[in-house]
Amino acid sequence: MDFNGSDTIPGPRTEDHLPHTAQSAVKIVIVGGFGVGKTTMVGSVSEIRPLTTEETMTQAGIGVDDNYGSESKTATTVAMDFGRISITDKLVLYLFGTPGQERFWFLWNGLFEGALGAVVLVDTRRLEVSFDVMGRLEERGVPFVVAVNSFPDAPRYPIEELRTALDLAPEIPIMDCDVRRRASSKEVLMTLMRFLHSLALSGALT
Ligand SMILES: Nc1nc2c(ncn2[C@@H]2O[C@H](COP(=O)(O)OP(=O)(O)OP(=O)(O)O)[C@@H](O)[C@H]2O)c(=O)[nH]1
Ligand SMILES: [Mg+2]
Repeated sequence: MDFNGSDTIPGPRTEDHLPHTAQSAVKIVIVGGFGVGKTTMVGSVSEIRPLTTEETMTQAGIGVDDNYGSESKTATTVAMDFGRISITDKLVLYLFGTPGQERFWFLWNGLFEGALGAVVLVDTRRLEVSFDVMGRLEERGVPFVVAVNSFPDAPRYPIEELRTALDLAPEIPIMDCDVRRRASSKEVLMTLMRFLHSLALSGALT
């Protein structure tokens, strides 16, 4: 997919092989409602060419597929996105993006298996979807951070107002991001890793 203003790496990636210094690999899931930018995030940050399972959205989806706020969107994830990023010389993250349409949510359970943490992507035009998404992570005991993907026509709220609206516990990190930008997506992942580290130190991770 081609995104205007994206700093997604075009063509073959240079880092197809795991760095020889890599010592730990961690599975992270990227979740959120339809069209919030999950595939875009995996694509912008992955150092290998991401695997995507996108299908073209057709007339057949009208009335079935949710298309709110993403009228220009032409493809949707039907199984998962997969990418990889080395956060440090030693630590590698394997990224799994979930499908956003509710009719594919049955696949989430398998994707959550073995995940150490999650990024919940939020679109402020459709906050209500986020409750279902966060509820599913809480049920599975998967810790998460919340990243607000700022679409130009989406209402802007102070981050602490969003925390209240989403009923987020004070310790759960929440931040703005632009998933099209590699640095911004990477910062979200770094925040998640710092959060997981603090949970591990406090004994909250089992
Ligand atoms: N303006 C703007 N557009 C974005 C941003 N992030 C994603 N988009 C666009 O929004 C659309 C949706 O992005 P996707 O990455 O396909 O969303 P998704 O969450 O994977 O969608 P599903 O798999 O269908 O649930 C794409 O057309 C992107 O170009 C953003 O930060 N700003
Ligand atoms: Mg997708």
